[in-house]
Amino acid sequence: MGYRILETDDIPAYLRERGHWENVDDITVREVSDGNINRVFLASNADGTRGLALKQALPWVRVAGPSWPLSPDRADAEARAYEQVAKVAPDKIPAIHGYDPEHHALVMEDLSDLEVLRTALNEGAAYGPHTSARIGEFVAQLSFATSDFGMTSADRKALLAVSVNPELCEITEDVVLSEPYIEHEHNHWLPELDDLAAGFRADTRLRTEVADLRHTFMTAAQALLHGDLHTGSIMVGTRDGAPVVRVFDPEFSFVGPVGYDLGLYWANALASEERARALGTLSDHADQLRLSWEAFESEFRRLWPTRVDTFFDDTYLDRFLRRVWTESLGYAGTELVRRVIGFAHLTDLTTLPDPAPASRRALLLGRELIVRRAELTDVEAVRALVES
Ligand code: SR1
Ligand code: MG
Repeated sequence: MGYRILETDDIPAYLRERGHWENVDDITVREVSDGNINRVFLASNADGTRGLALKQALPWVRVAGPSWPLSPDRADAEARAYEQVAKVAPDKIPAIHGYDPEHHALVMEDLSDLEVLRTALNEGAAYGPHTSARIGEFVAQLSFATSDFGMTSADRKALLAVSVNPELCEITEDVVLSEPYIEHEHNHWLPELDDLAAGFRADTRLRTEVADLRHTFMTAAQALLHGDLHTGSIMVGTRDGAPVVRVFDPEFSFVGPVGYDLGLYWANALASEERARALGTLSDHADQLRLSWEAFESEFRRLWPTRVDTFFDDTYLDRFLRRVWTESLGYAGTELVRRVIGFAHLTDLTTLPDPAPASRRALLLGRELIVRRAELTDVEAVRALVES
């Protein structure tokens, strides 16, 4: 029959046909689409004992509509990424019940007992001691396993071949890694930031550093990434009294620089910190870069003795991790900049009573992280910059 866009009323029959739901007399479906690109539905039964989530890729960017076409094949990348993560970090993603490549639809665990991390933070929650540690481990586990340290050279080449994700990579190359530094219709900003937006477009030093990060993004095939690891791609909560952290939405996944995943998380953590600073509600926000980096580094070092190619020695590990650190800072800077003067702004900042001062701080911090990343050699140096 071919691809068709699923509407809320189609979901019960669809789930039954695909073998996910038997009794369609006992099902309620609601659309909960929230991200920029796709549609998401939740199905549940009357007594609340069953629940499923269905995510479908549309042939365009959801928030833009048909004027921004985008192949629904991106859902294939998401399904492939979940398959890889399930091998090494199954406790950090939703359970996947099935992928339908014809309709580009993924059926998975309903996580609605958890909360999107960004939403929780915006409502005043603290991160707690587990969230950033789990994210650091997640990046280490996925990146080690899918790097030339964790896979044979032949397996890696096969992974590279099946993991290309050209349309979604191009979105990042555009909206994150070039458009904010040129005139582009996607860009917008608060009028109070006119001077900085114009200054960034004229800033040749900044532009060259962003070009360097952009080229690394395009060429450094270090490991499979999530590709869009912001606080809206993470759910948090508790189950049976234990903290739960789940990463979702890996449709931007591709084999790229490990620092892109860490950098995106750091930028969003720093934006949440700016929000809390503006509201006078700072709690543990300032610890998150350190906690995620320490968890990443310690998990990566824990896995290192299992590497398949011992020509990579311990000294090389130190060099590799240093490179990841520096690039993560640079990508954090680019994410901060685009979220303030480019496409897809952050509610962390836009919903502040007066978003301008915090947005200005975030923008200036982003620039410093990009241009001074090589001299920011440890967490303390970054903290000093953030607090300056
Ligand atoms: C057109 S997509 C805009 C942004 O939404 C996604 O979540 C990614 O961050 C992308 O850059
Ligand atoms: Mg997303």
